[in-house]
Amino acid sequence: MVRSVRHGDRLRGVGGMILIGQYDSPFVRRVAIALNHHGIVFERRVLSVFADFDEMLEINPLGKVPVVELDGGERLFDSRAILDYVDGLVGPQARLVPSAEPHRREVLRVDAIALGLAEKLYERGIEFVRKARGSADPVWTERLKRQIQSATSWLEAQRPLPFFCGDRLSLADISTAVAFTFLKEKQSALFSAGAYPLLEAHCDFFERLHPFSASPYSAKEASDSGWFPTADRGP
Ligand SMILES: N[C@@H](CCC(=O)N[C@@H](CS)C(=O)NCC(=O)O)C(=O)O
Repeated sequence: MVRSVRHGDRLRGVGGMILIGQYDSPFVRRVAIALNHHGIVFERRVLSVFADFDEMLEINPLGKVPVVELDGGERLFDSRAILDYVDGLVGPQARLVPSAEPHRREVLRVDAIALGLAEKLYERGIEFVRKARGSADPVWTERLKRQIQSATSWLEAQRPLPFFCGDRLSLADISTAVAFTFLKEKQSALFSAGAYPLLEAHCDFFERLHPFSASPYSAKEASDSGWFPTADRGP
């Protein structure tokens, strides 16, 4: 049984974990940042869902990341399931999704929009980079653009100063900061400096903190798996 005893910067009693995925993925990064925040030591296997698709299908029946492999080989799929497990390892005060209402639903409300924003950004990238060149669907990409702008404006309107909920870090902050970095790095055509000042400040603040900077966005891992920087300009 896993003990949830915090000791210094390390969570004791948690065996070695392996996080599978790249740091150009906001879903992989949010897991890494949560593990760093809790002081849970992990190894990472840098596998691409594109370049290493065959291997990924052996690891996860969907071929997706993130995957976390626990000591002994058991695997967890999907950042939501992984983060739920990780929150269960730590004491109630340290949870990134608090157990008590109304804080729980406040964090989950923001997290749902931030995670959904990351998913829409990812989908838009697929249109331009992973489909045959010139075959992006203009109606669909316009819809994605509106969803991205609407979700980003909604997050800005929540006024994170710097935290979204209460006075401490929660999953809402992690998911929003990584999604905003993903927007700037991979969909820069949809980003203009100064348009979302509170989100920019929020992102800058958190990306400098150790749990984030220890697992930074990786442009190299993106390009190694076929991403190209002008991809988001569209047709
Ligand atoms: N809801 C999932 C989303 C994960 C996801 O979409 N990951 C992307 C990489 S950034 C992926 O695995 N894509 C491959 C695919 O969908 O086939 C989560 O939170 O883990």
